[in-house]
Amino acid sequence: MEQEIISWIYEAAERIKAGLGDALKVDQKSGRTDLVTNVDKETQDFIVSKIKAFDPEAKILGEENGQDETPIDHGRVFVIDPIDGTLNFVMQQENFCIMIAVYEEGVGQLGFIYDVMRDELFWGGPKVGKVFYNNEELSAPENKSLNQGLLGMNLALYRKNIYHAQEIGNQSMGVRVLGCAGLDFIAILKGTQIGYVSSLSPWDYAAGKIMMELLGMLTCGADQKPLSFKGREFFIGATQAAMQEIQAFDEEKN
Ligand code: 2AM
Ligand code: CA
Repeated sequence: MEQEIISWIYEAAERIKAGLGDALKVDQKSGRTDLVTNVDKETQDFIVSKIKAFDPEAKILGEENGQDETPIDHGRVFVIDPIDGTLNFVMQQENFCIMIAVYEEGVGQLGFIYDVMRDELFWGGPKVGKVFYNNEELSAPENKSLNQGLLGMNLALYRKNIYHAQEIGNQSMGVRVLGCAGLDFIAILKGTQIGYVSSLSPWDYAAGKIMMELLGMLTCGADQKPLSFKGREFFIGATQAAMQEIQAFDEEKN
């Protein structure tokens, strides 16, 4: 299954790159900076058509085209973000990813994050027992604490100091705001960030969660609860050491 998914991702990426010079049809979702383009929708449709041909029984949880409320607990569910970082895609034509995850009976089996313009594919999970960077097996990043590394953050959380985001960020070596959840997960998998604190939807974290956990790192939602896979929610993903410290801010101040 993993080889098929990789081939769909590469094909989807070729289609996205081939269309980069064309006029984009950009629509607003919740506001001026929350965008969706024809490419997001067409890419999701393309991936869904490949999935349906491969496994007609599979269910889809995807950001676009009204497929955003499928529960992940039963059967095989493909979780898709056709373009993660749509605002980067529109404004920069780089720094965006394609993300796919496979859950079976609610258990994450495979995750894929592809940085389209850098041609960097991160993929793996329990189904293959490993995580790969292109063809190279990744080893677990060092278990660094908060003050030893860079922390990815959602800017609104930091600016409004929600969930002690400013105190948490200030204890790290520095906060990074990339505008694309997939790139934060890639940085964590590479070991160049110790974590990511954000507000995410299931398709933003589904693939990254699987790969982080396989490499011994942790993820959780608000109040230290497991992620719900229902709607947008507070998200922490971090090394074990940094997770303990981030969660301690919550306990201390409440
Ligand atoms: P997206 O481009 O696929 O929506 C930083 O903006 C990160 O948060 C990106 O990965 C972006 O993914 C995600 N994001 C932006 N707006 C969001 C929203 N309204 N709900 C969930 N995730 C969002
Ligand atoms: Ca998206």
